[in-house]
Order: sequence, then C-alpha cells, then structure tokens
Amino acid sequence: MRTQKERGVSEAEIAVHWQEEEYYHPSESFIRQANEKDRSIYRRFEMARFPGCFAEYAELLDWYRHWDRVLDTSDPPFWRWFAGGKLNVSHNCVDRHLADHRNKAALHFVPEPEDEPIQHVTFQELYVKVNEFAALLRDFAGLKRGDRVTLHMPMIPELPIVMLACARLGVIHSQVFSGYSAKSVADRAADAESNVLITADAYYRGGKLLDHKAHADTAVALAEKAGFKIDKVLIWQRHPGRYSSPTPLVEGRDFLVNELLKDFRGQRIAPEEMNADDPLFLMYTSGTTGQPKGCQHSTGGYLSYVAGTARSVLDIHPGDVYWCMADIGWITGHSYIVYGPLALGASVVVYEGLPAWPDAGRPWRIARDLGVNIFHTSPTAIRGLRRAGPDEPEKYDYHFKLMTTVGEAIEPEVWRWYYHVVGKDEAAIVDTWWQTETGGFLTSTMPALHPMKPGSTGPAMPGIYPVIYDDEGYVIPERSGRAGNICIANPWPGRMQTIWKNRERFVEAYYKRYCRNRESTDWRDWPYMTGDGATQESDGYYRILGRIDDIINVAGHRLGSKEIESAALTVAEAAEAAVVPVPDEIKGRVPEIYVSLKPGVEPTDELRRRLSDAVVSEIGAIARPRSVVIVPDMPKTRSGKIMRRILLALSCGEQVGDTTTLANPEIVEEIRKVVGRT
Ligand code: 6R9
Repeated sequence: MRTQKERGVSEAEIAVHWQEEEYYHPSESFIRQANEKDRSIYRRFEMARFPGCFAEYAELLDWYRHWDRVLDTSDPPFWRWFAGGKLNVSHNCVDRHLADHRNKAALHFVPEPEDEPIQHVTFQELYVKVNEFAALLRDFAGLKRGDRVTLHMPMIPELPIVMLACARLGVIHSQVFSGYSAKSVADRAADAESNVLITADAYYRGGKLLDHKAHADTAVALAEKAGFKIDKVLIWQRHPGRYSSPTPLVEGRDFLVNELLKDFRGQRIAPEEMNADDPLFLMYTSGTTGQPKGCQHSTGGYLSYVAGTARSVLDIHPGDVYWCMADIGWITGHSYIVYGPLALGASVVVYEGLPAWPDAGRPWRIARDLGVNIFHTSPTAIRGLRRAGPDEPEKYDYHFKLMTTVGEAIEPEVWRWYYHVVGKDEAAIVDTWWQTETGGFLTSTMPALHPMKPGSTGPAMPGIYPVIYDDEGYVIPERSGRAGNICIANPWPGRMQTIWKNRERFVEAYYKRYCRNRESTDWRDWPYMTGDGATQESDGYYRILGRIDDIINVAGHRLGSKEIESAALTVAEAAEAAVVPVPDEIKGRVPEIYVSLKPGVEPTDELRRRLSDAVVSEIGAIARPRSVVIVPDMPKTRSGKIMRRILLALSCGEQVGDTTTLANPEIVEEIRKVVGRT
C-alpha cells in the first residue's frame, strides 16, 4: 500500500497539468482564513498512522468516556470505531455550545412564502425545544434508548429538533424524505419496527400548501395491511396553533405536537451516555433489489467523521453562516445540514422551498439577507438556477467564500457558471463525492490546498484510500486514467455499520465482490465496493463516471431500477417492465419505463397514465417516468435477461450496437417504431 504522501498531489505535478488542463485556484484571502491551510493534514492521515489518525476527528467532540481502542476489527467487516467511548450527539450539537454561543442563531428557518418572517432559533432556544420534545417522546410516546421512530417530515425547523431530541434519548430515527410516498413510509416503518410516526400537517412547495398529513393516514393503513401497526402519529403544525391540513385527525392515534408540548414546558432531559457504536439513525436508500436498504449509522464514528470533514472541507468556522440547500431527508442533510455543522456550532440555514421559487433570484436574496458565506448544493439545482436566471446572482450583494457541489457529476460548463456567476470568481468550490452508506465525503479537493478542476472531484480525503478494480478484479494502476470500479481499501469512521437487521445483505452488497478472504480479520482483505465507476487521472484527482449497477441517479437522488419496475408491475395489465435512465438537461437523468402487456391488453393513453401514476404513488413524484413506452416484447438474452442497454440506446436515438446475444433481435426494430411514436 502506498502512502498518501506518495499519492498526494504535489505542486510540481500540478504545474505540469496547468498547461493541459483547466485548474482554478483558491484566492489568497480564502487560503489565509482556511481551517486546513498546510499539507500536514495528509501527513497526519497517512496510511502509516491508520487508524489512529481518525482520533483527530473524534477529538473535536466531547466524550463522557474516552475510547479504549480507535478501531476494533475483530468482526469484519463490522468495524467498531472508538470502541469503549461514550458520548451524546445532542450534547455535542447543542448543549456544549451554550457556554460561549447561547444567543447565537443555530438555525435560520426561511419559509417558502417570502412574506412570512424568517425564524431564528438560538442555541439556547434549540436547547429548550430539543429537551421539551425529548421529554414528550419519552413520557408521552413511550420511546426509550434503542427504539426506532419513523419521521416523514418536510423542511421545517422541527425536523432537526426531532432528530436531536431522538439523539438525546438514544432513540434511533429514520427520516423518510417528505417527497416519498406513503407506501415508502409504511415499508420503512415496518422494516425498522417503529410504531410511532412523526410528521407535519402541511408544508409549502412551489406556492402551494401541500396536505402532508394525508400520507400518514395512507401509510398507517398500508402498514396495517402488511401486518404492522403504527399506533401513534405525532403531527407538527406548519402554522402553530392552526391545523393546516384538510385531513381530519384520528381519535386516539393522531396527536398535535404543539398541543402536547404544553405539558412539557421547562422539562430538561439529561442526555443518554451512548456507546460510540450505538446506532444514531437509519437512512433507507435504493439498492439493486426492490427492497430499500436501511443504512445504519453509528454515534461516535459517524459524528466524528462528519464534524471532521465539515471542518476541513466545508471550512466551517464558528462565525460562518452556512446554507446547504439539500433536503434534510437525504444523507447530505443529515451529515452536512444537521450533524456536522451543528457539532461545530455553525449557524445553519433551513430553507423550506424550491430553489427557483418564486423566481431565480430567491436563493441570492436569502444569501444576501442572512449573510450566507458557505453555500452547498447539487448540480441539478445549479442547472435549474442557471436556466431560470443566468444573470440573477450579480444583481444581489452577497459573498460566498466556499461553495460545494454534491450528488452527481457536474458538467464543466455548469461548473464554470457556478464559479464565475454564483461564486463571483471569489468562492472556492469543492466537488464532494460520497454516498448514503459512507456517512461523509470520500473524495474532494481540500479547498485551500488544491486547485479545482471542473468535472473532477479531486483527490481522496485524508485517511481514505481508494482502489480501482477492473471487471476481472485486478487493480488498475494508480493515476492511469483507466476506468474501473472504485472501492475504498480501508475502513473509516463514517461508514455505515450494517444494513438494519441484515448483516448478510450488508456483506453481500458491499464486500462480497472484492473480499479476498472471508475468514480474514485483517481489514486489508475487505475493500468496500462503492458501486460507482471512476478514473484516477495523472494529477491524482478522481472523476466519477456514475453507477455500475441498476441504480439511477435522478436530480442527485438514488432510485433503484427494480423499485420503479416493481411499482409499474402493480398495474394488473403489465407483464414486464424495464427502466432506463435517459439524459435530462436539468436533472441529469430521468427514468423512462418500457412495459410489455399481458396477452389481449391494448395499449392506451389511459393505461400509460396509470402506469406512470403507479410509480408516483409507490415511490414518490421524483420517480415519475419521462414517458411510458408500451412495447410488444422486451429485448432479451437467451437466458431471458432484459437487455436494458438496448432500450437505453433506443430512448436516446442512438445505435443499439451488438444484438447478437439477443434471443429475439427482430424486436429491436419493432420497439424503435414505438419509441418514434411516443
Ligand atoms: C451524497 C449522495 C450516492 C451516489 C454515488 C454517486 C453519486 C454523489 C457525486 C456523485 C459524481 C459527485 N454521486 N456525489 N457522482 N460526483 N460529487 O449523493 O448520496 O444519495 O447515496 O448517492 O451519487 O453515483 O454513488 P446518495
């Protein structure tokens, strides 16, 4: 194994590349104030110091009891970080900031309606709210350490309050993105065996107040049908004191949180002393099978990793105003809206609305009015803002020192607009590559240490050692520019602990393919498979090429092809379904679905609509197919596998390439005719 120093990006090498490639340099003023401004961070995290190097992140936190061992590898690949240590996440994100920052804003809640005032929640107020809600969870909902609770909450300040209250008690939260369907909520609640659902009555989206509570009713009913009982639904009011949903409350099951809280005024709950490897939360994400995976994240390893990386890569200082426009319902929101930034005592913006609503100047007015200086978003949002208002940013007086992009690869042209127009040639940009499973960043430039290169994520994070394999399982030489499957050679503290209640599936999904010896307790035999294709260029930067499996990345969100196909097959007339990711100007990729019908069924527009609606009601609106193509049959291999590659080529109007492995090559032309008509 080579050391990070050997693999790190040296000045001389970069100098060579300047001539051929496009690099941008952080400004002197950024470098001067940066948290990490000398390369010693790579020396501190070089392989020779593994795993002890990660104690540097853990030391950013308060511990009730120091760990006995940084890394316990006795049960691979179920590594235990900071074994023996005890801490509480809510203490670290809230209580410990009171001494110096009691009156500082922890949260700035920006409602979607622009005439509704911004709410500022100080650390003291956050402390009070977290304690009172924790008391309610314990004494009214009956939840205790180790129990799970499902959240289906929109972007309102109560979402981080609920998460922190759970963390205070050691209750494991499982937040389901608010745009996901009731069916998704029911499945996840049943899988996590959580009998309590926390939701909201309504929220704003694109100028409309959406009825959110209706999903809770459907979720409870669907869970019950599947044999699982959700017995309490706790409902936050979008407008406290006024119930904003047309869906009535169910007596004995539904409770308005704002009413209940009256009984818990002034209550304080001592934070539970959690073990470092107790689970903090579950986050379900799409896998290659139909069933989403409950990624289980730890308390000590996870919080250390997100705090450490938020400090070095996001460059958060106590005086910064930090805005990540992602939804807290995704891992980006968990790690880099709530846990990482609040552990560092940052002021965090929580924005309810859509990026370009009511117009493309909205984000820049928020940045101006709140003095945001760190801005975090995705290529999809950037593409949307660029299309809706390419000249808007210059009309507003705001200044970012750092901006991020995350979730999917960014096109160099879009990157340049982000840099010049949004960042006003002043802000450093970090392109961070990582996953729900990894807890925090895997590759990124260190913003004051490396030049930026559009479309490339940068070198590996300190202490992260990627290795790229070819399809035969051979290691592709470093910096060769050759594409392969990118894996991480070593354990790191942010990695998920396991798939909830499913250790076998965890090993199968992430380790089976490249594990060298299943009996080995040496972590070197257990590279983690990310499922992404990537290259490492000669400057040491990684370029991420996209998924190598059946996962589709829509607007930076992961959807499993199998989930969408299963949803379409809930329509009785459908025989087979195949999903392909077609390129989209704003969202990167969108699903297009091919369906063959049962004998005797005629294709109609009404049927196409029902197929599309089935996908939305099973998964959520983000999965809505661009179109539904009804075909006479699927292109299949002799062993009966649908060749999605051919369907994708047809959707994109490209050459289909080799069809010799097809059992029914004549179908290709028939499908081409149907696609032409759709
Ligand atoms: C954080 C997050 C993970 C998948 C990942 C990859 C893609 C994420 C990226 C990127 C290119 C980046 N991805 N960041 N691709 N450049 N900077 O997005 O988690 O929702 O689990 O998605 O997203 O394909 O494997 P998640």
